[in-house]
Amino acid sequence: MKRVASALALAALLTSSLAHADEAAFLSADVNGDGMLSAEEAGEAFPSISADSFADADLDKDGSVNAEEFASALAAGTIALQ
Ligand SMILES: [Ca+2]
Ligand SMILES: [Ca+2]
Repeated sequence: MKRVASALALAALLTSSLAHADEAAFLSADVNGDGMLSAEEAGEAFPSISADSFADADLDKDGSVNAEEFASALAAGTIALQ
């Protein structure tokens, strides 16, 4: 039950910051479903994202890219999905 609730909360958060296609890409890349992309998850899902661009996208430098950072990086062109 808790997992469903957090998935719904995450979906609501993502919908507010990401376009639908980008949201789908983010969700499918987030293999462990914690709402953030680790460098490993990003590298697996998006080979076009280098370690440098991942670090640039990680605005708060916590080592992972959340939905908000992902949306910002896409908008800024820091990362591209292909
Ligand atoms: Ca994750
Ligand atoms: Ca971050």
